[in-house]
Amino acid sequence: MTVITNHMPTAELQALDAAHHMHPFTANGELSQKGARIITRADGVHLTDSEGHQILDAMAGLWCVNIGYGREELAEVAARQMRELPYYNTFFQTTHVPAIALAAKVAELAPGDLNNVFFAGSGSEANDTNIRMVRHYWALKGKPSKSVIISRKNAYHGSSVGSGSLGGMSGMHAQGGMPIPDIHHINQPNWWAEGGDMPPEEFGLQRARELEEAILELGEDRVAAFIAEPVQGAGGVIVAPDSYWPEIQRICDKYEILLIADEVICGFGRTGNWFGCETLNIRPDIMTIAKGLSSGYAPIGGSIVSDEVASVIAGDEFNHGYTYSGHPVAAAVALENLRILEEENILGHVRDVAAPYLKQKWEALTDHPLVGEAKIVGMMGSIALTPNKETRAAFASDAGTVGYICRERCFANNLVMRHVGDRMIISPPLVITQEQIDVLIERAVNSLDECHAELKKQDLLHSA
Ligand code: PXG
Repeated sequence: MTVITNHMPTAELQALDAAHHMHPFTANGELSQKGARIITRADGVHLTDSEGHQILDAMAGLWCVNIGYGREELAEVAARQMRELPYYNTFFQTTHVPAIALAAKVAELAPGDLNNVFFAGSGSEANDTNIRMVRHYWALKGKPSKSVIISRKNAYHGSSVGSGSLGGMSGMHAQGGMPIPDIHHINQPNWWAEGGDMPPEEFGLQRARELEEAILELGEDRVAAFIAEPVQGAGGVIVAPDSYWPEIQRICDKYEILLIADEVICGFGRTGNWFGCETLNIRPDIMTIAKGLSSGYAPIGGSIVSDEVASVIAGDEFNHGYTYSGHPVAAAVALENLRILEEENILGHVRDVAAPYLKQKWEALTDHPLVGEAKIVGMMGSIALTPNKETRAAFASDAGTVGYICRERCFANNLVMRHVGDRMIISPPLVITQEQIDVLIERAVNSLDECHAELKKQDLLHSA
């Protein structure tokens, strides 16, 4: 058997990767030609690749490594838990200490009467749980026709058949027979791209009222729930105008629609509070969690459920669960992650130091000729690249062409900053320091400059 170590030559590792490893959300044929970048180690906010480059990870992995890389405490807790009880399930009238302790801690942190946790292995699984739970809830309340879940275009809620259907990514729906029935999508509150001549606040209200229109059109007796990310992450860090969420809350309350807040990215400090709902003043009935729950050190997700919904679900056997629901090692790691977030006052660092500093630097990027708007909430930010700031024009090239050029420049400059279409996005570890933010911004500006030069060279600076 070949022993694969970090020390094999990069080209050999890339060849093996190309031969056997199917990457998610990737044109694997194209990647095989190019070769994937091989990440070998990480510490704090930095990744190291197989060529020894130090890369500033301004995406915290995939929006998840909130406490930063390399925390020994989590490794120790995982090893200890593996020795003591590596696995047991929570199905047939059994439970275990890590699941009990984590559920209690999450309930303590969650706002209002969100006191009940159903564990899953990921955000996708948790949203699949939510689909079944809200439909079952209404069935148990004698209203089985309330089965439609309203979501938004360009939302991301996961990649399983259920959660991918909830999401509003047209590229995903085009493959593999999605969406499943009884999912309805309304428009997103993306003022920059879709607001036209309307002032942002008016546009926010209009987009929120699409929820009311959808409920009236479908019939109140058909609608089970509305699901949304407090701030759309994978869709491009889309921050709704201030008018949006209060109106959404009013509509959910008025029509007795359950509100599911997908906190997979926003949860556990990303917006400066434990949950994005607190930052945006939303009162959900269910929250989806994953990612920052364990800072990505172990795969775990879940649904935090209100007392009302949980008490109804408790009235019957809920025929649903995963082998790894509440996995003891993942739960122990998550609990240790929450201890670190709390005891080291990492949310305080975000609120008082990192987020205000980053906001000031990030918003100044609009001085760059390519940058139209800069949006930021806590430690998640986006910039819209445009050939014309006044008209908020899109580029004439296919969406994503320019964003990809910019991303390639960032990667070459040892900065992980992603692109979604022609928006650039960041979501750095919450522990990032002011000095590291300076480096992030410096590399981002250099990359934007290089991108700008490249667009001139390729004659791509035209409006659609
Ligand atoms: N909800 C939200 C809001 C997410 O961002 C999920 C659910 C699904 O979680 P899992 O753990 O099943 O992946 C996510 C995941 C990207 C990207 O390209 C974003 C996610 C996953 C993969 C890629 O930004 N978010």
